[in-house]
Amino acid sequence: MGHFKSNLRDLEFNLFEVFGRGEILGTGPYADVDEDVARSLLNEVSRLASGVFADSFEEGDRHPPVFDPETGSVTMPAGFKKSYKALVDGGWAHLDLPTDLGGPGIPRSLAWATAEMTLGANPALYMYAAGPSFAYTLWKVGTDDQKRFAELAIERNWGATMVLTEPDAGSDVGAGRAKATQQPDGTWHIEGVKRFITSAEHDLTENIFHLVLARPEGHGPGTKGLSMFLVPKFHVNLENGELGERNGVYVTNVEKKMGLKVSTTCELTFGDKHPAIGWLVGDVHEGIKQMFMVIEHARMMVGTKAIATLSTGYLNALEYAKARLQGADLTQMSDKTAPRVPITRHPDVRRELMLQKSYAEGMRALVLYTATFQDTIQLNPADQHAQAMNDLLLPLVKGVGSERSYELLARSLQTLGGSGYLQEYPIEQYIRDAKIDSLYEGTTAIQGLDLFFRKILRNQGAALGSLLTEIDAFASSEAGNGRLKEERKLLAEAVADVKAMGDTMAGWAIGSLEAPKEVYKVGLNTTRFLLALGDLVIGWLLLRQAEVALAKLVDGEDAFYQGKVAAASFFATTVLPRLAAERRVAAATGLDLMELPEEAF
Ligand code: ST9
Ligand code: FAD
Repeated sequence: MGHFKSNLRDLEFNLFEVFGRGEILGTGPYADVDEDVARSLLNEVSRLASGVFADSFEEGDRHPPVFDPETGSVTMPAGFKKSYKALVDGGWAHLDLPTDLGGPGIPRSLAWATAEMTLGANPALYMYAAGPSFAYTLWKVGTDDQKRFAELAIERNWGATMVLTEPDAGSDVGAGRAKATQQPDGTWHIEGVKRFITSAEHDLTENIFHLVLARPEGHGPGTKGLSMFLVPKFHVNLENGELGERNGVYVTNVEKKMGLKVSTTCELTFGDKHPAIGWLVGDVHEGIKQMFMVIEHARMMVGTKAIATLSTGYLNALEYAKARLQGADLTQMSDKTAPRVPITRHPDVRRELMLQKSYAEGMRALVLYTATFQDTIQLNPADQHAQAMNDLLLPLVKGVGSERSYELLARSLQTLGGSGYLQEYPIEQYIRDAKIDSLYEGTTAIQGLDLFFRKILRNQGAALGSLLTEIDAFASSEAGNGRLKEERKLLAEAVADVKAMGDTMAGWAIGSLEAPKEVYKVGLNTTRFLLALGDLVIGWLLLRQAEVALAKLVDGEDAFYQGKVAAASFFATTVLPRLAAERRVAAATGLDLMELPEEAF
């Protein structure tokens, strides 16, 4: 058996029983994909993810890609190539594409549900295979020639990268110094060094195209002065699709890192050996806006990756716990002859397992709930409400998903005792591979700032207000027919706590117009607020699931539905009450920490 354990039943439960995706499938742009087709698609990806996709997971960690500094080339491990081939040959790299570009034309919710399984089985596989999806973004914003390039990239499954980061420009992308100089023929020469670029070199595809942020000469400072350029590794004859000369963009180093070792993290040098020729994307200087079209997908991807890893971590821990006999039942602790029991009988292990289960399943629901707004946008791009909700939820998927998954994966490891620390089990690798999720695509701090300043203040609280109203309405409904009464009461209190935190922070933000330092109080609480709102939404989604499950339980016992009710109840009674303490801590925020001299740290 491979390391990856998919939770297909829960994915289907979310899609079809909770979020009603059956209603949009089989109609309109999804006419060819009805619920049956969707289920068989999910089944097939689950099978591949548990098999050939997962097969090279360990090998990629123990025998990572080999970089040759002489040629700037990278050799990928043989087993990983096999997994990659299975993914690409099966057409799975085209899953995100619309029918007119040769894709199956599926809703985003279904795309993310399948992505979860690939990302849980072998995350780097998904990233290396993202070229066609990148090309789709290029196709949407590109010139006619760039559209043609994108079509070739899709047809040939070329690799792709997003190139923002530089040694002095990480979170602060606007500090980037890479330079672009226009040539008489209309192309651009790119110069500079980018670092930490994922998938910038490998031998999986015949070509790689880079979407690069660089500053044209004379352009202003900050992110708004950056433009986006298409810089292919090999030049392409757009008429016949043949590859031409090598472009002047080379990988000059591949980092050695804590985890996710099979994913190459590269230093990328432009224009050092010979000119690195680029094309201005869409012939417009709107680099950061265009790059955020990619970033939004990548942030969703990173959150989904983290959550997928927690889910398989939890399921591995559960399997181990069921089989591991150790100690006597607590009620017989003084009887030294009492039979040894599986550790699932110990209250502390049960508590830990249920915490893992509730977060893993609650955050899966968060991903798919967010994806339902992406479905709406796909069906009606002008839907402002869906846009605002997706914007609001993305930092939760990415920020909360990565932080909680990393934290809880440590609990999954703990469930295995000392065995969890060994490479014989996958969890130590899961932890190392998942740490990156709270760092790239904007650290957690950046997600907290994005959530509060851009998604809440700038939106004048409209999306947040609508979400909180919906949660409140659920809390005061009859959902669960009396069975969830106590939990709904706790949910109502949690809404009030989160709302009070948000109001307090908004008050400081407004106050900072008069007294600038007040904004520090906001900054001291943005991550707290991100996690608190995350817990609230997770708690609510778990209770929505419990409501559905309770209705099904009327037809008879079913352990899956029982588990749903139990997870929701556990989360409501043991996690949500903590939000009252977070509210209290936030309300008591002062400026002492900001006034403390650095030497005192
Ligand atoms: C990285 C990659 O880390 C890691 C893994 C790669 C794996 C690749 C595989 C991916 C697979 C999936 C790809 C699929 C592709 C397509 C699929 C299609 C189906 N939302 O606030 P301001 C914009 S990469 C939207 O003043 P500052 C907006 O245009 C490195 N837009 O910012 C705005 O203008 P306006 C990742 C946003 O103070 C403008 O930016 N690095 C958003 O100048 C300026 O905004 C990072 O993520 C948003 N949330 O700069 C950097 N925010 O206001 C993290 C901003 O007029 N740092 N814009 O609308 C940040 O995000 C900073 O906050 C900052 C600050 C750079 C934006
Ligand atoms: P810094 O920005 O220096 O941050 C250091 C610390 O300070 C963090 O804790 C951060 O949260 C905090 N901090 C910084 N600014 C603020 C602020 N304003 N408020 C509060 N706290 C703040 N980049 C690409 O362009 N393309 C890629 O494909 C890519 N892949 C990557 C793969 C890996 C394995 C890694 C490690 C990185 C990758 N990156 C990529 C870069 C990644 O996006 C950055 O590392 C990330 O954005 C953080 O930047 P930094 O490392 O410079 O940290």
